[in-house]
Amino acid sequence: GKQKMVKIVFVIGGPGSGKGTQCKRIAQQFGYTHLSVGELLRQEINSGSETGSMIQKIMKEGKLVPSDVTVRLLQQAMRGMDSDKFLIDGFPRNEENVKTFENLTKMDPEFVLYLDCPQDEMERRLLTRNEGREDDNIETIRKRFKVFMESTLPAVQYYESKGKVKKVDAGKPVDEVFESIKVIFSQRKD
Ligand code: UP5
Ligand code: MG
Repeated sequence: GKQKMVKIVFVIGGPGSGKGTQCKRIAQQFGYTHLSVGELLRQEINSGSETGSMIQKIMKEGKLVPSDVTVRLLQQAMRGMDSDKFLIDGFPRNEENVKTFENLTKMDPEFVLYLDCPQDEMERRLLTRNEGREDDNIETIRKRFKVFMESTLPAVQYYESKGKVKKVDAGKPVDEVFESIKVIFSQRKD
């Protein structure tokens, strides 16, 4: 059959850098389908499955869910959407995620949008978010920051070495961050 040409953009940034906030806007303005891997994992927890309870424990510790689990959920979600442009929010989180995604999907991102934000600003945002997330307490937040620096930044560096990273200053107000992002997405042609 005909191979559907699917485009993907990864959106990476620390906890509270504004991935969800900005992805919503990008999706609206540029016609992407927004998939938050954190949301997919929270849906799996809410489904009450055994995998869900395994995920819940890991998330509460601020650790990373095994790659085969995340990539499977992500693949399922992509297959279920009739779209050819995906914004993948909050993935990949480490180099193992990258390898697993490459092996299982045989796809490569168009580019990686990196939301670069100072940690004290991210901490302030998360502590005032009030969405009832089980991982939004200072103890888990600090663990999430540590995982981001130790595991996720190396994955960003991997894409940097391939010339695929577009970095924006995400410490500014929401509208200003989106202005910088718009420049990047406006330069892309379909
Ligand atoms: N806000 C946003 N932008 C702002 C701005 N410019 N100025 C002022 N305020 C701003 O924003 C956070 C808060 O800040 C909101 O209140 C917002 O209004 C405000 P948000 O857009 O929600 O930030 P985001 O980067 O999406 O923060 P989030 O907490 O979702 O990031 P995480 O990366 O921590 O969470 P995620 O859901 O992606 O992952 C959760 C957990 O799932 C991980 O810790 C891990 O355990 C697990 N996980 C995996 O194991 N593997 C994966 O691949 C993905 C997740
Ligand atoms: Mg988010």
